[in-house]
Amino acid sequence: MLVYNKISFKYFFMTFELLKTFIDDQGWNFFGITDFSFLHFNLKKHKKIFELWTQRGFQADMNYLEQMEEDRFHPENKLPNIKSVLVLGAWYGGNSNSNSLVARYARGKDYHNVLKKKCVALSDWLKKQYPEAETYISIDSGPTADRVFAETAGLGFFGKNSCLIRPSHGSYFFIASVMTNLDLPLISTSASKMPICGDCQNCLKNCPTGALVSPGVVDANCCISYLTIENKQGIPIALRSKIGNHLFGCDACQEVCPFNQGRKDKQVITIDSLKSENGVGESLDLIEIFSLSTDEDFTKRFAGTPLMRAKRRGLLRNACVVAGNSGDVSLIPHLQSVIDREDDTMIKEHARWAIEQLENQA
Ligand code: B12
Ligand code: SF4
Ligand code: SF4
Repeated sequence: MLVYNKISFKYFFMTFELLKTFIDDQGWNFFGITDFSFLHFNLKKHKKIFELWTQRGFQADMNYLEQMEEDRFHPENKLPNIKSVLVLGAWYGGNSNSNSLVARYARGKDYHNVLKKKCVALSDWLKKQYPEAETYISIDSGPTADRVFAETAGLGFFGKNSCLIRPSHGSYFFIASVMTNLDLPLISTSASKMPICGDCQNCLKNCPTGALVSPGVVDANCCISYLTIENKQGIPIALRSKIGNHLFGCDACQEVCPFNQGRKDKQVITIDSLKSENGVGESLDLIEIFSLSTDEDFTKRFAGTPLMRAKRRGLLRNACVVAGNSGDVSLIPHLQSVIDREDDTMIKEHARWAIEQLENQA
């Protein structure tokens, strides 16, 4: 249920209904607005959580997180007159096959580009309504703690899998923020109405690598999402068999979440570019990946999709691990041609490992 915590009459009467219409027409599934003082308070608490997380080394090699720490927890560094933040949610889940090689978030076009364009249009619209408006936009790679912003704006609650969960929709949604110096009317979902995980432990029990070290805490060093997307090194041998068929990203801790089941009425992708059919889709052919012998081939195949993040080197590495876990001996000659063709010792080593696995299983 929506509640209005505070109303700035000027902006409420002139803007709110128009703003909501504009946002709905853009295809966002839901949004909330928080004021800066409330956000500032929440960010202070989460900065401590973040510091404990990095002290334990759970950020792995994502050094950029610490480099951006001051800005992530102090949005006033980016927009000194910040008064409110519009936090927007875009659902990407789909109801199809869950046992796919590509994580759900990555099946459509690259959400950074898609959602950024929408935020820019929204920001331009605000400036047209109010010439004094200033804005700052952030989506994922920007210097913001997105889940904290979204929780503060009432978009959902933190699950034990660390994802932000919206009870009516589940957790398969992206978060984008538009900060502004405007004193927008505050809307959020009443915190007291938010359910929580309760006794459920499905995600903790079903993480293939044990990366959920305690409720809400992910150790990226062994998280498949990190290992197959952000990680630039080899994948530790002890973790390779646990990666199974996760070629790019991982949804295991979300697939088992009761909040992601059975809300087909709400779970609708309303932004076309995020649909599977407009991106790489659910699955990819390993043989095709092995055949991408140059960075140009790779870019031609994956430009405009989230898979670009892993680069050719990372995707080839992942494909070797998935092949090694597949039991499909017909992949051996393709792995051999990777070894013969590539100079990179990391890729060669992964391909050799895969062949060894397949030969042992044969
Ligand atoms: C770094 C990062 C990763 C890393 C680390 C993940 C992680 N859990 O931190 C890796 C590469 C592993 C990753 C994976 C994924 N990511 Co990511 N990632 C980020 C990024 C850039 C920063 C996250 C961060 O600040 N982590 C720091 C830790 C400390 O925070 P946290 O794990 O989120 O934990 C929060 C809660 O659990 C809670 N908490 C934790 N411990 C405790 C303890 C107490 C006492 C309390 C009260 C609370 C609490 O507070 C924490 C926030 O302060 C954000 C974008 C952004 N700019 O914020 C996207 C983001 C979190 N990722 C996103 C997505 C979609 C994913 C994947 C689903 C992709 C995939 N399918 O492979 C997986 C999900 C894995 C998972 N279970 O988290 C979305 C999440 C949307 C949502 N609904 O939650 C985001 C918000 C991007 C976006 N803008 O849409 N990601
Ligand atoms: S994304 Fe996969 S590996 Fe990472 S915490 Fe969730 S289930 Fe575990
Ligand atoms: S699987 Fe269960 S414990 Fe994990 S986030 Fe979902 S409801 Fe919470």
